[in-house]
Parts: sequence; structure tokens; C-alpha cells
Amino acid sequence: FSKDDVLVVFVLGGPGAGKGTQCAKLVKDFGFVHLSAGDLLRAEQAREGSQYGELIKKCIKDGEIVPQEVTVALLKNAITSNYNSSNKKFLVDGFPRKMDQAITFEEEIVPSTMTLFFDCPEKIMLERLLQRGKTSGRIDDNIESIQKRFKTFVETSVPVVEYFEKQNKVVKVSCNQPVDEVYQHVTEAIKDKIS
Ligand code: UP5
Ligand code: MG
Repeated sequence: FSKDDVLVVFVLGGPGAGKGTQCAKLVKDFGFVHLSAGDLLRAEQAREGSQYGELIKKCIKDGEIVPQEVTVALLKNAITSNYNSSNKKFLVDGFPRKMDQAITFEEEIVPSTMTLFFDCPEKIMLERLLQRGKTSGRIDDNIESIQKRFKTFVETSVPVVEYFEKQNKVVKVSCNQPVDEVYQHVTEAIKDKIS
């Protein structure tokens, strides 16, 4: 793919804000390809023979950011293998969550068109994650991991949102409402930006 021919929207927000949920709806209505960095990392972690399996597992459990080389490579592969004449718009969910990743991705893959940022009070995110943890099987949906994820989000990922804000590329959506109400705001926010 050439840089001019793909469109990337970053989807950011705290743990449990609803990124994955909203992305699934955008895929249906706007024909995006949804790439969740977390899902790609979990798949790589589970892949037999992966040299990064243990590293990824530890980072996810501790709410820490996996070294960018691993994640950027997984995303690059995923964009390359999903790209075709009818798949040119990508939602990159849960990435970049550290400054170095943001710079590398935009330099080496493609500059983002915009960032969709889901703003959600921590208390609500905590409730959602604990609820999901009853059935998700995710090794980071427990109170200890969740607290660490929140800390990393505030210290490491919020600065990335601020960086894109300075470039006027962020659309902020409050997601402390029912799924369909949030989605209403999402579609309003992006419709004039994405054809
Ligand atoms: N829910 C959603 N929306 C709701 C609403 N409006 N009202 C009521 N309930 C709502 O939603 C979470 C839960 O809330 C679900 O049960 C949902 O039904 C409900 P979801 O859509 O899954 O939220 P999401 O924001 O996607 O939450 P997720 O847990 O996936 O966020 P994280 O950002 O924590 O997880 P991610 O998978 O992106 O990353 C996991 C880990 O991978 C990171 O902590 C990190 O260790 C690692 N990682 C990296 O190292 N590098 C990366 O680049 C990316 C990840
Ligand atoms: Mg998610």
C-alpha cells in the first residue's frame, strides 16, 4: 500500500472506555477495517513459537506498554494483509499509547487522519472492566491489573492524546452513556472528516 492510499483513524481512551464496542459499530456502517493493538498482541502472545509470548503476557498483566517494535510490526503486517481496493480505511484501536509509538507509526507507516478519543470517568471504566472480567478470561481484567492500566493510561497515554490535540486532530467523545447514544456522537463527530 502507499501512504496516500490508506486512511488511519486512531481510537484512544482509557481501559474499558468502550473503544472496541464503538469500533465494531463503525465497521458495519462505514466499512472500516478494525485493528485492535491489544487483540493483535493477545493473538501474538498465544501463537505457538512466538519469541515475544512471555514478554507480551507480562506487560499485559502489569498494564505496561509492550516495546513499540513488536506492536508496530504487528500493525504494519495487519494493514498490509488487510489492504485491498475496498479496504483502505483502518481504525487503529488502543494505539498509540506511548509517544515513541506515535512517532514511529506516523513516520514509518502512515500519518493518522484523526484521533477519536473516548473520555470516560475512571469509576465507570472500573465498573465495566470488573463486570467484563467475570467472563472475559482476560488476564488483565482484575483489580490489581486494572489499577496499573489506569496509571499507565494517565502517565503515558494521555500525553499522546495531548500531542495530537495540539495538531487539532482529536475528536473527543464522552462515553459515559449507553452504547447507542455514544455511537450517535461518534458518527456526528466523524462524518464530515471521513468520506
Ligand atoms: N461497554 C462498552 N461501552 C459501554 C457503554 N457505553 N455502556 C455500558 N457498557 C459499555 O468495553 C469494555 C466493557 O464495557 C465491555 O464489557 C462492554 O460491553 C462495556 P470495550 O469496548 O471492550 O472497551 P475498550 O476500551 O476496548 O477496553 P479494553 O479493555 O480493550 O481497553 P484497553 O485499552 O485496556 O485494552 P487493550 O486491549 O487495548 O490493551 C490491553 C493491553 O495491551 C494494554 O494494557 C497493554 O499492556 C497492551 N498494549 C500495548 O502494550 N501496546 C499497545 O499499543 C496496545 C496494547
Ligand atoms: Mg478493546
